[in-house]
Amino acid sequence: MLDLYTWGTPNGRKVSIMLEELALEYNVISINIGQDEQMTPEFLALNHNHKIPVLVDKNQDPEIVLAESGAILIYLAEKHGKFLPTDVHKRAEVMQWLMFQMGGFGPILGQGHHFLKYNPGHGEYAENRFRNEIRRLYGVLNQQLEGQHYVAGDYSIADMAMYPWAARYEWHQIDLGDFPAVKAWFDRLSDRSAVSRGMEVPFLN
Ligand SMILES: N[C@@H](CCC(=O)N[C@@H](CS)C(=O)NCC(=O)O)C(=O)O
Repeated sequence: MLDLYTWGTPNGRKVSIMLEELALEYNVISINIGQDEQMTPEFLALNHNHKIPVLVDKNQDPEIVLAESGAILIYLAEKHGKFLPTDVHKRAEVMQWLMFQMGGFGPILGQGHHFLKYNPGHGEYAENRFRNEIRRLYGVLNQQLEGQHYVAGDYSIADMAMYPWAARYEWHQIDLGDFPAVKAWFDRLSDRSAVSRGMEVPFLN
């Protein structure tokens, strides 16, 4: 069995989308980070970086306890042979865009949530810095998506990683109309039932 420790945030939802796409059975354990449940000794024993998501794969002997959403996506993709190509060129491209998400289109957007959504008016420099950098990152994604349906070739873990962040475009003060290729891709993924289900975790369970 698989246990997913998660909360209704983009990093958690990347993994629930992947689990839904793979049609796997999994238990959801809610970790309410608004109430510091990621700080309990039980959760810290799983990830002393005190962040969701964590996946526990009890089908492995010994069981695998894995944090870091990108690592979890790669682990599941390799284990099930899906959503990460084996061809060296295609695989490298998916990895590049997964890392673009893990290093930029996530951490920067997350800082934007602090300065633009939750604490506006506390630092003009920080607000401008993150507003501009977020807009630049949406532009990079838009350019990448021009003329193609998915971020890196076929539908892959790079799309699954990017989507839950893009779903917070209003928090980023972004009008998707300014990024037509991102908008078309976003609508395409929103039409996938596995994506919709993954986005509801953990509140569905
Ligand atoms: N690099 C990590 C980041 C995970 C992360 O930032 N998780 C946030 C929620 S999206 C969290 O658990 N925050 C709680 C805390 O920082 O105490 C990943 O991709 O899994």
